[in-house]
Amino acid sequence: MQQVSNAGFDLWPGRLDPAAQRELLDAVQTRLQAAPPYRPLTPGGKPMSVEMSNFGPLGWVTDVHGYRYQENHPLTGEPWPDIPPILLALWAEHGDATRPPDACLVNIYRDGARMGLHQDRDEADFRWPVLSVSLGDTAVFRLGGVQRGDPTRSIRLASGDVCRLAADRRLAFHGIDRILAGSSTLVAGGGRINLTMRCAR
Ligand code: MD3
Ligand code: FE
Repeated sequence: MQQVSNAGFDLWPGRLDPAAQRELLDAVQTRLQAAPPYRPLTPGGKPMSVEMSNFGPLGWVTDVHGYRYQENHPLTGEPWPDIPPILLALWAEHGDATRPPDACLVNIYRDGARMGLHQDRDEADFRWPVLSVSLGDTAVFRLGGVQRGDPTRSIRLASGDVCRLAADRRLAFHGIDRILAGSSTLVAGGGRINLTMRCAR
């Protein structure tokens, strides 16, 4: 298996083959019927361009009250669906073998959606890694350093790619500049789904 590593950033290109991508997408879509994706509001009150949902005991949410992890879907009030076993197996292999994640954020990028440069810092302990799995259209991902002004580089995340952010990169600034529409046929109607597993508590 190919692995690309750089100071806390590890990428496994094509970690999931097309059959495994399809199997994971089916598991994701089944759960999204119970926990429908929605466009969250930023604390400033603007709708994000990315649609979101979550799996696992805790889910990351944002609204006018700020960012937080919570146990229930903000629209249905229901607990989030379980994390698909395929994702838990990837976490045990590439994330951390000593504990499972307690949160999996689902980001859905349709036409023109993007995510500005940010840090992930709503988790209790940054010693745990974050593991990301990409499905569907390729993303142009931007990865910087721990200071907003640090140099950044552009990395493509394609369907089936898995990446881990740990150690020095756990608090790195990062974002999604754009999605390359039409680069994959996996997701019906086009678009990209990113799944990030985290330890929130
Ligand atoms: C670098 N998601 O959900 S995944 C996010 O593709 C997020 O949807 C992007 O940024 C996406 O917060 C990027 C890769 C990723 C995930 C978590 C990170 C990169 C990261 C945490 C720290 C540093
Ligand atoms: Fe992030």
